Amino acid sequence: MSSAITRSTAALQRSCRQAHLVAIKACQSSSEELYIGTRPLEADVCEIPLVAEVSGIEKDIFRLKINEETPLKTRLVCSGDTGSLILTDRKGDLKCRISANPFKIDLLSKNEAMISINSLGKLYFEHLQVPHKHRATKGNGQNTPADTSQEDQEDLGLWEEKYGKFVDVKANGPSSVGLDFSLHGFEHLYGIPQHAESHQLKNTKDGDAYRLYNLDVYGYQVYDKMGIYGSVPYLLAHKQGRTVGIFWLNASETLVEINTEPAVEYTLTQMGPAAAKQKARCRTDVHWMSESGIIDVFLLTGPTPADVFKQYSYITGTQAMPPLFSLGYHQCRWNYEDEQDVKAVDAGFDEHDIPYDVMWLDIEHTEDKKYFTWDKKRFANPKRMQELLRSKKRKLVVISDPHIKVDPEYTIYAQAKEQGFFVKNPEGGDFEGICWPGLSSYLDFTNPKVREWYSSLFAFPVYQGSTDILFIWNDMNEPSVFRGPELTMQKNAVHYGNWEHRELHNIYGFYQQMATAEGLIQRSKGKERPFVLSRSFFAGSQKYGAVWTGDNTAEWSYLKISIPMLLTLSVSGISFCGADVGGFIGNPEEELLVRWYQAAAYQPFFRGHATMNTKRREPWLFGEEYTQLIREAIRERYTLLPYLYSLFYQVHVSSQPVMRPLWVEFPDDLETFSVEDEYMLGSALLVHPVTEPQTASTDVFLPGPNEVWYNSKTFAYWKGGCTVKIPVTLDTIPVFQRGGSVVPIKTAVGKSTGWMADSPYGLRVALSTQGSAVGELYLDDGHSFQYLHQDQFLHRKFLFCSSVLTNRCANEKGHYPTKCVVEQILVLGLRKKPSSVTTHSSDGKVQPAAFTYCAKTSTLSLEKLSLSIGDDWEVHVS
Ligand code: NBV
Repeated sequence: MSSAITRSTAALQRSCRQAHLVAIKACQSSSEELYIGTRPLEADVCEIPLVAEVSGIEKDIFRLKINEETPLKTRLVCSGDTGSLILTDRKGDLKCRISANPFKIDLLSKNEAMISINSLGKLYFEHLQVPHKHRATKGNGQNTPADTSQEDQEDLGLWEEKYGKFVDVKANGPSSVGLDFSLHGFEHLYGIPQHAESHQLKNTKDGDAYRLYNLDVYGYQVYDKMGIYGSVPYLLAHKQGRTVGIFWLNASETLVEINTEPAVEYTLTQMGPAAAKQKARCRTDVHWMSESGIIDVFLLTGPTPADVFKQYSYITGTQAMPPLFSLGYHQCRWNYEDEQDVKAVDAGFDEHDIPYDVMWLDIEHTEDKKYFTWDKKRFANPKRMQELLRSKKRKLVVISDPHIKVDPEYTIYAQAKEQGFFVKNPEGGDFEGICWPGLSSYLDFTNPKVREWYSSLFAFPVYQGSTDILFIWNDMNEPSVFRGPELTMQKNAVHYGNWEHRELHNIYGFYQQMATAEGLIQRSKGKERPFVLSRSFFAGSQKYGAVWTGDNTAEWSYLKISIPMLLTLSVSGISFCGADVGGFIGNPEEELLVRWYQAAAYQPFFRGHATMNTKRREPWLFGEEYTQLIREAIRERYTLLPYLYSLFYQVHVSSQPVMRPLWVEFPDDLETFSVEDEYMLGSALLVHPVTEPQTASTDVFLPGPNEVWYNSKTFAYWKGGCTVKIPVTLDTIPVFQRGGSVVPIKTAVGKSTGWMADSPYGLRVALSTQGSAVGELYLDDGHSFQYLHQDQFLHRKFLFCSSVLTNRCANEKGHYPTKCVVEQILVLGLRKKPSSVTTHSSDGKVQPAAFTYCAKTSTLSLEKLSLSIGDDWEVHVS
């Protein structure tokens, strides 16, 4: 596998270098002035003119597009609006300086360069060519056979690449593009998922480039830059005072090289007094190379991490608001065998008093891996099974892969075949490859008609045996093709619009998830929110559901790396992400399984999953001691759901990730920039999962010298800006609440989220050093689009200030009837025992409230309250 990747990477790098020369030649021969957007950038009679178009779009985003002036055919471009050329932004802070010869763009803030483009001269752009056989007369005009000279031999090599038995013939020759970006003063970079790598991007100078190529890699290696299931060609660079982003909109195989030049300080003796001031800033050079497409890049100028998140989602969309059930715990296995098995596992959760929301069925639930069907013996009555789950307000998720069994008797195959809905081979026939069902064809989700038709398959009358509690899982959509090159589709397969697969490989899975989500929305006549989990993804996949980190292994190193992997997805726009709890491959020992549940309880998507030949591992199979620990972890998750759901609302409307690396919350604190063993859940909770066996204590970094942090179990507190040693036993999940925050929780846990809809709330108020705290709660019906279309939601804001806690409306537009009450309030960090506590309702009613105060932990606790969550009220502590 790895030699294949090296080969392919080398080929891309080689073709890029050649193209680079062409571009430079063109640049040097240009005597034209640069007319951005209207005239060729490099016009030379012998060369292929390129057009560069720079536009400023709203929200301090700059876009640069480079294409051939008159390409042979359209090259894959994602359409979008371009405005007129903006050289200076309205505020006069940002400037874009463009020079023609040599071509270079500098993006400046307050006259200081932030990003330079092509300052290393690595711009290259291989122009499309007519097929090789017609190229014999090229060059000197004589009829030279194509394969005589060494140059032509090499040329041919770029037109045809061999991979095992596969020959990749490129329809219009090599077509790579590339460009360099220098980030001035930046040495901390993040993003470009998906890799099993550290959160902070590494220097690639002496090693492999980061590869973005969606591949099915069973049991991928940790700390590796090879491409796995999904790709988001977007990176963020951060330093004190500024965060920027580069979004390279290209769905073909892409490589990213990163090289940081450290800061150099010139001393007086070396450089003289004038130069002493010129301390050279560090610089990171990023070199993007893609196999095809055009250059289409967005520069997001920040300045804060929050601004960059908004700018990125302005281009690619925000995280879809998930249905509440999908934030509960999911129980999966390849496979739950039959209806009886499902029934037993479902009952097991109730018997052991463990909440869970979703039962999952893998490929064996179908008849011969024909998706949208049921194995009649194992699942004779799928509706009955769903009714059982419904009675506990639980859901079912079933798998639906993009490959379709070649079988004329299979309606879906027959319909797709008849309508020409499959990806084609270069000869014009349907592409056929091997996957789970044996010989299969692959739906061409890049075709809007195919997506429309696929969506219609989820309609209840069409999808026999499905009900409105059934949701979908898209797997194998890189796409995975057994015995294909690198286990995927040949690059010269042909899609709708005559696009070669190479052009759009990384966006194939994105389109399946899009069509699936659409289908689920349509089956409810536009009323219900979908839930779709996809293994493959691209920039923007956040609009359609959740993703996970694929086939990980039941080893400690995979638990550990799940944190940076999820952080990277989160800062890249995809908040709804998770890793298989326990590890998909192999059998976790009890301790690892417990630690994994504890970590994932505080991560966005929470699903236990295991492969076929592993031992069963439902939470109650390891003895009561472990059942209790897993139960506790899952129950903590359910307690926290109001907070988590509110965070999802936040990412949905204002693009701030649910799971955040510390640098996002503490952007000026250098010490946070490389932290990846702990993270923030929203802005209030710091989580430091235990990821090592036999841990007796763990070092937790508590950032921010002006912060105070409370241990969420013991209520012990620390001033921030230090590392504390926390003693741990197997039941400890090191979680800390940030002073100044209010976290809404549920005080009682039920069978499932649906079961808990009316259960009471609690507020955990953690006071800042100034004795104040703020927080919010978002609430709606948890499943429909009424929050959007009818403003049926509640958005409340809690503020503790001058010893008064208030509950106020945060958005007057919203209205949602609820009988829910706040029954418990816990105030952490109250230094003095109050003499009285009173509640004040909006109609002026004042009532004393019973309270307990613990001087040792400085906590005030109010129980048995009955304060309506949706009404304005105050609690006075005096
Ligand atoms: O559908 C079977 C599995 C699935 O359980 C897993 O989660 C996916 O990542 N699937 C991969 C295909 C087989 C993997 C060996």
